[in-house]
Amino acid sequence: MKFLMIYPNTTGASRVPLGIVYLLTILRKQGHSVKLFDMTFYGVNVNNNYVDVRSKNLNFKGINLTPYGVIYKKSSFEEVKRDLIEDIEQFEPDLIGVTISEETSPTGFLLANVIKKKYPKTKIVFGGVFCIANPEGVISHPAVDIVCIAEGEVALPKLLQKLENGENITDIQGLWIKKNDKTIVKNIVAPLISLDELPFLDLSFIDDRHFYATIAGHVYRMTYFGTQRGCPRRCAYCSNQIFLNVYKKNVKGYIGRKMSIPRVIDNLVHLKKNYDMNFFQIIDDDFMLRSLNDIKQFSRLYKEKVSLPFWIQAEANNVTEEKVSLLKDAGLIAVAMGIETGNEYVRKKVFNRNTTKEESIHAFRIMHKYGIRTSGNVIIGVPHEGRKEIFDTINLVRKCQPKSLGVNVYVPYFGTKLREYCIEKGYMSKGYIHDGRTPPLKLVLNMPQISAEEIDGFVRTFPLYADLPKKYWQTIKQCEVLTEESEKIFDSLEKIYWELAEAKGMNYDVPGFDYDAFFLKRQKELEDRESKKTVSSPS
Ligand code: B12
Ligand code: SF4
Repeated sequence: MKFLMIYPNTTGASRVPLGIVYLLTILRKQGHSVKLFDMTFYGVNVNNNYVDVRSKNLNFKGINLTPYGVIYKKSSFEEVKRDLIEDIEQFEPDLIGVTISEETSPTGFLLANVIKKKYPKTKIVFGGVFCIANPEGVISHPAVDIVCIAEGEVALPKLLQKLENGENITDIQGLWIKKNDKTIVKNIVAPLISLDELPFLDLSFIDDRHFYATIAGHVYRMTYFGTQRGCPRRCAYCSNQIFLNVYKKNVKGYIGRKMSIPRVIDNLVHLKKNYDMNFFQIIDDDFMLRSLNDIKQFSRLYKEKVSLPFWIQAEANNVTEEKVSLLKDAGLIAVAMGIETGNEYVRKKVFNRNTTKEESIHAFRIMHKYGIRTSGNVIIGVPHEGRKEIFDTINLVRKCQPKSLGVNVYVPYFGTKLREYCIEKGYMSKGYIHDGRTPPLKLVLNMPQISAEEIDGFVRTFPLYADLPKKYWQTIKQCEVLTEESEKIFDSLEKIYWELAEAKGMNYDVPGFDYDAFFLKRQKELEDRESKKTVSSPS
């Protein structure tokens, strides 16, 4: 069978979309012909690209990736549609898949409409986190025939196999199917697979611009890799609860699984060897959920067999000095940790988070002691949070001292408890869907205690409040409101901000890594590719 997967990524966020790569890898291994239509580098949303917006708001210092070949085309949506239709004409898929998060769902539906109009008989299957959060909403869309309500590694191959054999598809676990009479068959989720059964990733589907990114002030060639699925916590704003709920509700099971450490290492060796990676980002929600024994084994084998710098995400309340020292020894250079809020009421009652302020401060201290480069994330623009509560968060960040800071404005994602609360309180409409084509970092909620303009002001100034000495606070306050005068003040504060950042060590060099050689090698690759294109192009 021929299967086309569409990735309607409008956010400009690069990196490897692991979920669909697993699906494509499995289908290819089973003998199907597969193709990926990836919107990422069309740059249709180039003015609202969240990477640029964050860099402008001092969340990190943007490095120009153009010399590494990372160029966005700045295309119109019409061009995307034209190319998609061209691909369909040439490839003639038997089935089309679309992967969606909430932010990419409006574009996913638009493309599905385009396809259905031209090829009404071609079946379209949707999957991804928004389908797990809102299966009713997705299946009710006229262009959608099938929805994958959970992980897809069992359900999608089964669907293709049954279509190939001309068999009934309405009983496939993990799928909701719209029948010809428009009634919907709602199957329960498919059994969970062990992560050790997953094949090695086939990254040949992936545009290699996804591999170049900046970590701690340097560019590397990297990929994400997940060693665990699921997080046992239920933070009220996070989509993790929908993953927990779907398995609890459907099969009374728990989604949390870990890949065995030897298998993790084999995977990473495969990626290093076959795709020439020189960095890894381990995308587990909390790598520190691993036991001390796991981390001992990982660190020993990683150092011996992989031996590349790497990055992890961690939750502060699982961070221990022993784990950090082992990981440092293995090559850990950077970590991202959620700080989220410094206000106790918001932490417990609004966010349902267990990690305390003290645990956050302690975890950052340990990371810094071992020379690990930290980034911290906070969320502002939430119920029960006014200026005072935002300053509680600023004060906690001042104590944690992350080397870089991600300031996020709360987005009420479908299927989360906090969204339900916001609807109940009348802060937002029931049907709201967060469209990734709208400008990022804008307040969605309409709340009595803080306005959208005030949140804009904090998005602009939060890193300044968090990093500069308190004597600057009065001056920073003037920058909360955007005027010609305040822009000038902002520019001068920005200079001080980056000087201080430089002084406290924003950038981490990996000892022994030859950055110049890496850059030249990439240049050569790009030149070779260009000359091949020129040679093979018709005269
Ligand atoms: C890595 C990651 C990214 C990467 C890659 C994204 C991607 N599409 O894979 C990047 C950096 C690009 C990214 C960007 C963003 N992300 Co992100 N990201 C993650 C993270 C940490 C892991 C994703 C992952 O690899 N999961 C493991 C794989 C196996 O699962 P999966 O992707 O869901 O895929 C499985 C199923 O969904 C299904 N499936 C998926 N697609 C399809 C398609 C078909 C046809 C079928 C049948 C099945 C199917 O099968 C897959 C295999 O089992 C998750 C958190 C998490 N734990 O999931 C957040 C998460 C997905 N991201 C989130 C957000 C908010 C964003 C951004 C909006 C951030 C921003 N402000 O810009 C952007 C959106 C960009 C986008 N393209 O959607 C939210 C999504 C919220 C929501 N309800 O939509 C999550 C859930 C974080 C959270 N805890 O709230 N992200
Ligand atoms: S710890 Fe992180 S991944 Fe887990 S529920 Fe909370 S925010 Fe989500």
